[in-house]
Amino acid sequence: TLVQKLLARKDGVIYRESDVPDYELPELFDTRGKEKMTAQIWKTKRRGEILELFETHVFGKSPKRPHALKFNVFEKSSTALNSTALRKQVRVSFTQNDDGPGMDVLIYLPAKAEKPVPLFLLLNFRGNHTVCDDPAVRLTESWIPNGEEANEASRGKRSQRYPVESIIARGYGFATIYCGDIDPDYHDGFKNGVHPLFDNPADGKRDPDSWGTIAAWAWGLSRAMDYFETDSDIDHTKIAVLGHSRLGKTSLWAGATDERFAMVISNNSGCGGAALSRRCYGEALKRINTRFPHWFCENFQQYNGNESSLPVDQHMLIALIAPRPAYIASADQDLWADPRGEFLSAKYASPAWELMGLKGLGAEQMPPLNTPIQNGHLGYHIRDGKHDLTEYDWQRYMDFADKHLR
Ligand code: GTR
Repeated sequence: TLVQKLLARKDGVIYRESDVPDYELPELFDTRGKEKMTAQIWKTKRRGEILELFETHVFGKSPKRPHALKFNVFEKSSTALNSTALRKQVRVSFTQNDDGPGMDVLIYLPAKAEKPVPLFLLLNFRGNHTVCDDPAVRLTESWIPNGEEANEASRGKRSQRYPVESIIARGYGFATIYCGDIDPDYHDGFKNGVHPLFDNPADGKRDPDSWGTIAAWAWGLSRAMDYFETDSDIDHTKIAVLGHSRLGKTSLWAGATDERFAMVISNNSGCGGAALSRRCYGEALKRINTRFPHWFCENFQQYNGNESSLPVDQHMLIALIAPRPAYIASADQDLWADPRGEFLSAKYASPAWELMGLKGLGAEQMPPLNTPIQNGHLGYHIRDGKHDLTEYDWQRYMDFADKHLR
């Protein structure tokens, strides 16, 4: 509304293209002027350099897979969702202790499809039981924001975002984890969630490049992948990792750090996700790092209002997914997430695919509303409507998966 726009202007939020500062992006193919970038140099050198820059300055460094990791398929049914799906619920324990820290993975697989099946993996915001109204889904025991409780009444509360039936009907599996099982989404100095299992600084002070909450969530997605590798009903070579908003920032980081993910999808991920930081459009770094000081590593704070000195920008994050297919999506009313900045990021990431002889985005201009670009290895759409994950978005992701995961 007009009032919101005026208030935003007062707070210095940029919502007009003419207010975007001039900027120069760091070079994707920087070889210090020495050689010409080749697919080989990218693979053996440049990709690793960029990954390290993101670890050091943006998301922080995550631990490896813990030796003690344990999987327990604690519930199973072959007659879920009116017998259209197999359901499995898996407790992934991060330590030897079954009752200790861990996460529940809720999985639906199309009953009729030939196994192993490809699947979409995503984190959810409020608990696995909110994804659909299936009474067999275990209620989360983790903390939920806004004083919400996990109870019978909250089953399926957020099913709008998760069209599980349509996904099953198109022959894909669906797997989800509550992000709060991995790390609750509030700043407590990294005392709860998965961080204290691995962080034990001698002086009690964390390093400025220690992993934040987004990195922890991405780490959890990799632990789900560890499980998929052991499940013969699931094609672990065809897992698409998807996320909306803060969880879209997370799916990008999961795809960058873990090359086992075959496809990566960012839905309205915005600042610190697909959007270019240097545009300072919408949310921008100072606001995100102030409201959510736990999401990124401490080093990221030094770029608040100082975006031009960042050694990376977000097109480089998307490029880390190449040669695997990636999809970036925006919504036209979601100005906070900078739709144009998300498109430009995809456009400037595209040379990474081209370097490997693949078609990237293949578009110079933003497409019209609801007109997906999907004929290369990098997909993009901007749909009409608000910040959300909708049936329209899902159908486009499945169209894209049909081309690359079948
Ligand atoms: C907002 C935040 C965004 C985005 C969003 C969400 O409050 O400013 O960066 O992550 O939350 O996750 O829905």
